[in-house]
Amino acid sequence: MVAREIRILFTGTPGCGKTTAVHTVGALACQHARTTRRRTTTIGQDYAELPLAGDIVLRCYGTPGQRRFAFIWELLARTADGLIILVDETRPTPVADMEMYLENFHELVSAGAALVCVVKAASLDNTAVISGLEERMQAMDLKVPLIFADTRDRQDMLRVVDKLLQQLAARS
Ligand SMILES: Nc1nc2c(ncn2[C@@H]2O[C@H](COP(=O)(O)OP(=O)(O)OP(=O)(O)O)[C@@H](O)[C@H]2O)c(=O)[nH]1
Ligand SMILES: [Mg+2]
Repeated sequence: MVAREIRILFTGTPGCGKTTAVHTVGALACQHARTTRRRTTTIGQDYAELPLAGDIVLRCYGTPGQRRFAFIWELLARTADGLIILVDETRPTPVADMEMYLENFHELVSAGAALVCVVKAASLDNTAVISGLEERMQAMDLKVPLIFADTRDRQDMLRVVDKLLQQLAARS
């Protein structure tokens, strides 16, 4: 019997890597994982689960990226424990993208349940994007951890999930 579950959401702009992130986290559990993955844009939602120590199951959901599916974001947010906002650095306005998702999920964000994860690094020097994102968070009076990762990389995603779990544990 499952004693406890932790539900985390991956969100972000279309094509930022939500499906990939969920799949990579699911792949951490290898044969134990149940994942769904689509090669095209996501219409419903992505899902993967990862068994953690102590009979805890980590349930990971990817939101559909397009705004017309905002009602699904709301449904998922209602039962989520944590949120990972994927910010695609190659888009023209990553700072505005981050701000939009911080606002869309403001309840989880203000509860300290969110992490911003910058993906698709455009260059080796990320100083400009980091300071842009940090300045905007300061202006919004938010302290949300910022982390860089490649959603295709298992070690990176392990680091991201671990950071969010630490943050959730520190809150309770
Ligand atoms: N360079 C790089 N490419 C990535 C990364 N994550 C995903 N990709 C690639 O980006 C493309 C889109 O990834 P998806 O996971 O389908 O993105 P999505 O956010 O689920 O897209 P929608 O469902 O359309 O919103 C794929 O070709 C991935 O291989 C990353 O961290 N870095
Ligand atoms: Mg997708």
